[in-house]
Amino acid sequence: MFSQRITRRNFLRASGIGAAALFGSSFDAFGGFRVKAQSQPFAPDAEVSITAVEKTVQIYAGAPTRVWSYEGRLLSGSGVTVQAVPGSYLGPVLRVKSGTKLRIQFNNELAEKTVLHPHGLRVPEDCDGQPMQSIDPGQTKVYEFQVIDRAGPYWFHPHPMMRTAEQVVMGLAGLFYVWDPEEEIAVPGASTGANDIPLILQDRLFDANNQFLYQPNMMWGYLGDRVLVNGQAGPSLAPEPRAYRLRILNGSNARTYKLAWSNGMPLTVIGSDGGLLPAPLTRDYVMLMPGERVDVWADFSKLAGKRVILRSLAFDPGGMGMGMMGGMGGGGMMGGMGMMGGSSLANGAAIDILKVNVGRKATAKPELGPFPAFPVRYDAGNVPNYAAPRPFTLSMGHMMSWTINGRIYNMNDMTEVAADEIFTRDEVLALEWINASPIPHPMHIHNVQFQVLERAAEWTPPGYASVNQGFVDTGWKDTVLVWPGERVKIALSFGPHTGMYMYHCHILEHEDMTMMRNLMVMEPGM
Ligand SMILES: [Cu+2]
Repeated sequence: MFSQRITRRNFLRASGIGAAALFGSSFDAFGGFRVKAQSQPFAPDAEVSITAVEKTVQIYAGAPTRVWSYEGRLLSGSGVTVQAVPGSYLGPVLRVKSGTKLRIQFNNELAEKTVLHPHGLRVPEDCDGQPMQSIDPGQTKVYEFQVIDRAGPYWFHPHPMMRTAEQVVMGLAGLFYVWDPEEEIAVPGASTGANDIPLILQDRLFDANNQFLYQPNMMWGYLGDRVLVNGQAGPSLAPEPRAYRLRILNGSNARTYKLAWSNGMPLTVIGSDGGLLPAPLTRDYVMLMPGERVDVWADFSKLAGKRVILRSLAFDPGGMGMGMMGGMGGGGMMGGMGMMGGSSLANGAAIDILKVNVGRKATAKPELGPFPAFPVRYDAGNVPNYAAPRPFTLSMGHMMSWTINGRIYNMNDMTEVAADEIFTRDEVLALEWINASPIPHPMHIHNVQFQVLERAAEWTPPGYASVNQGFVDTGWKDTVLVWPGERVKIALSFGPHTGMYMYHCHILEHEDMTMMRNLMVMEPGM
């Protein structure tokens, strides 16, 4: 079975159904900016296969649940390990040493189009996994890129046109942990995962037969009534009384979490989307929107034999002036489909996420080391347009159409780019997200990690004080939470990869409802 599949993939590749053949002509619509030169043959350090498959798993007693899953295998080479998340039907953890040249054979064994997007990584345009790069059932897309990003908790998920949200609900998501020697010094075990506990938070609705129900709410997106951790219901951990690195991904479609410990101990935050912070910081709670990651250094050494619970505390999620809980399904009368069998667990409701039953004996005592300095810290002194950032305003139009600068994704011209969506490689630029809509949005930009310069509330929605001490803005980010009324100023510099990429809201229903746009990174002087 395995060897047959490899044979078929090799055949597909030999037939020219590779990354370059499937995609690579999108520039032509812009007057032929640049067609990627196929100069040097790519010599990978390692080759991995990731296959999207359908299978059944036991989540609850009774009927097994039909899921879609990424199955990963290391085919050859070094610099990468492929580790299963214990007990999870979700994708594997690819643990990759920074600098590794990677070939990924992505196989679609589902009955519909899909594509894999490496979230947070800077990769060549043809490896970005955009909707136009989707492949049909039975096809293989080959990704070839060098991992140039710093150590960090990246991940991968589908990105096909208008089908991302439901494919993620079915189970397509995996982790892509990049490590480097500096990170191993700061956080022992980074290279092997010895102290890592990945926690992928996803809320789901089930029908009476234990099958996923996909019933999104027009305003808020898809909200489940149970929160699974790594695909498991009623999850618990039994760690030793010592420190661990909890690597938390909000892999939910739409739900925001306000993470805190039940015993009131603060969270020690060591990393965000793009890796380690300049220094650990403490928070009584951390706000985490879909697509965002946070690394927490959790020291259970004083809790031997005790139980503590990782919770999402109650908060006011915004909305149309409905206050705490936002009404039924987090959407109330604005909920549209949400009224018809949607979630009874509102966005902003209190949830127990993970029970932690601490053991009595520790066999290790890992401690944090010195954190690596950032190569650059953006501020008023090195961001030329610091005082006049390029604005991107988020609004809600008629019938819950979510817009960015008044625009939506142009389905009739999937290569459309507006003037303010064109960037120059290596240029340092400030942008500003302005949330003029009633609910928060996590704004994600492909092909870059950025820094938050400033976060200011221009007008304050009710309940802002219930969330505004939980933002983690000191590190590198690829997805940033923008609360209603906020202006969040960020700085970025695209490079080395040029070409067409995307930016969008990471509430997956908003993305699928076209709160998404192209951006173009140009060579300087063009
Ligand atoms: Cu949104």
